[in-house]
This record gives sequence, structure tokens and C-alpha cells, in this order.
Amino acid sequence: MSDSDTPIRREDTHGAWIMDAESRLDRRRARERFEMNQAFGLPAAESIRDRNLTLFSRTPVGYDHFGPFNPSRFLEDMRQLGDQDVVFIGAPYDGGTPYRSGARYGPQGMRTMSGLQRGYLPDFGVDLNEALVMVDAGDVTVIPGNLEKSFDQIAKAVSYAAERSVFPVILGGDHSIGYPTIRGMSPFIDGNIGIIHFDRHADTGEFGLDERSNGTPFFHATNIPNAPPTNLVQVGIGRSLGPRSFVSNARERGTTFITMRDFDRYGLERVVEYALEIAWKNAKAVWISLDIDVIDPAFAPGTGSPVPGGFNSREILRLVADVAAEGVVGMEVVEVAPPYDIADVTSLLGVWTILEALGSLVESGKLGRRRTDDARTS
Ligand SMILES: [Mn+2]
Repeated sequence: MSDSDTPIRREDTHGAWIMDAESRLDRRRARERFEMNQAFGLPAAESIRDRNLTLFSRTPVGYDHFGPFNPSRFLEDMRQLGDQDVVFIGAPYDGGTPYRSGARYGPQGMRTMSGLQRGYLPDFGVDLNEALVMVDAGDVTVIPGNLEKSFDQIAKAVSYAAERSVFPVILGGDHSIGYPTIRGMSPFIDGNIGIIHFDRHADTGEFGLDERSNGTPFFHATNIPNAPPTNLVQVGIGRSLGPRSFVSNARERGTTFITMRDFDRYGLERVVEYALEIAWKNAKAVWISLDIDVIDPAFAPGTGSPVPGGFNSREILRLVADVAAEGVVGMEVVEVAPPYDIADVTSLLGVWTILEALGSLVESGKLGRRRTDDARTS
């Protein structure tokens, strides 16, 4: 209904009424809730200026409001972390993506598709619900406009799990987070940590567009003194693997590429054996970093930088299970980007790479294994 005769006066507008009405709303419950969230979410990293922000997001908006990763329960009060076996941690950061962003929705996509799962894994003779106590911490509070502050938060979150000996499963996020996860885990390893990195891309650049990015995690991770490049084995590399500097940096540092051609030539079992040999050589622990784009886009289209010719679903699930069987201290699944997905198949595959790793770790009894003896020396 239009009122064309009356002159508009500010105090008569609906806008003015809204401003006035807001001032009469109570704030008591919000204040109580805020104080609880501050305690439950833990203090943020030192670089975060706004001290109202917490390490784990406990605000009512975010990417984790579609239930916890199944099968697990949401752990609202992170001060209670300690007795559990596994903690799922969302890292919804995709500011390290130069082109097709969307991996910030990865934790949400994987949590949603985990809703179909029950935790009974017949292939391993394992029921995760019986074998493990699993919780979902929700998402780390990341800072969309600031990669380094987000890294500080992610590293602190991983450290929080590591120092309590709870196995962290990181739901990415773009692959830039592969640096702060190792930064957070490495101080808790009494010796070297090996990395088994599944990816079509080498991600060994120093900088991308003047900053760290999703193409640089393994340059910076392998600068950490106890995460040497000689224990970094990169499986599935090839075709559009990144710029030439990725290859020259990998060569100079001495990382190991196992390409798809190598996989065709040597087969799954020998590739697993060789990857374990590299990752565990004089190392005390191993981390799995899985970029979902290591799988052919026919099976995993929902990702930012797809490359044709990677593994099929059956191959990657077997690879992850078989490398996990030797023991792992944590893992991340990155680059799941639901905006490009079709029928949620990529999120679903991300979920299953995690479940297969957990099933295998339970079956072998090596969840969180840190090598203390010389049982496996090469
Ligand atoms: Mn990749």
C-alpha cells in the first residue's frame, strides 16, 4: 500500500521502529550463553585480537550445524576432551584456494553424508561404536580474511587433541591447512613424523600469489625440523601436478613422488609397502593427508582443482586402509568442495576414506601408534 501524500519523517518509518524495538529486547540469556561458550570453546590462539572469539566455534552460526560426524557425539565443552579415542575437528577454511573456492563447506558436507553411517564395518570385522569413543569438536574458529591467524587456530586445535592423546581427524578445508596440522602435531612426537600424502598435486610451492596457499603446505610442513621431506611420500601425483617449482622444490628437498604411472606399473600392494617404507624410515609416527582430488573426478567431482586420471573409489579406500594398518597419529581429508559436487558423492567418499582408516586402525590395534621400539626399521 503506497502513501503518496504524507511527507516521510524519520521517526515514523518502520526502520526507526526496528531500532527502537531492538533496544527493548532482553540480553540476559545471550550473556549467559556467551559466557558458557567462552568456557566451552577454549581461548583462541594468541594472534587473535578479538578475545571474544574462541578456539572452537560455539556460536549459533557456522558450517557444523547439521549434526556431528557419524558415528560420534558433539562435545560441546572442549574442557572435557581427554578420555576419548577420536575427535573430529572441522577446519572450514578455503582462503588458500586461488581459483574455485568452496572447501569451507567440506566439513558440513562430510558431516551430512556421515549421517548414513552406523559405524559397523563388516570388511574389517569392526564396530566403531564398540571399539572407540568418538566425539565431534565442531569447527575451529577460522578467520576468513586471514590465513595465518586461521593457521594459528588450526595448529592450536590439533595440539590440544595431540597433547591429550586423542586421535584427531581433520575435516578440511582446502589443502593450505596441511601445514598448520603438522605444525600442531609435530611437537608431540618424540622423533620424526612421516607424512603419507595422497594428491594429484605435489603442493610443494613456497608461496602462491605472494602468500601460503593450498599449493604450499608441504614446503612449509617439511621445514619443521622433525617433519623432514625425506619422510614425505606423495602418492597419486601426476598430470596437472602444479607449476614446475613444485617439482624442483620436491627434487631439491628429496620428497618421494609415486605417480599414477608408478601405480599402474607396480600395483597397489607394492605401492603401499614402498610408501610405508619411506614414511616410517627412522620416524616415530605417521600422518595421513588426503586430498580428495587424488580420486578421478568421475568419482569425486566436488573439488576445487580436479585432475582426470586419478584413483577410483575402490583403489583409494584400499590404499588408505592398508597404509593406516601400520599405525597413524592423525589424518586430514581436504578439498571436498560441495558446491561442485553431484549427488554428494564426493562428500560421501571423503567420509569413507575416514571410516576405512579408522576400521583398519582398530583392526590392527594401532590407532595413534607412536613407534617406541626399533621393530620396523628399514
Ligand atoms: Mn590436490
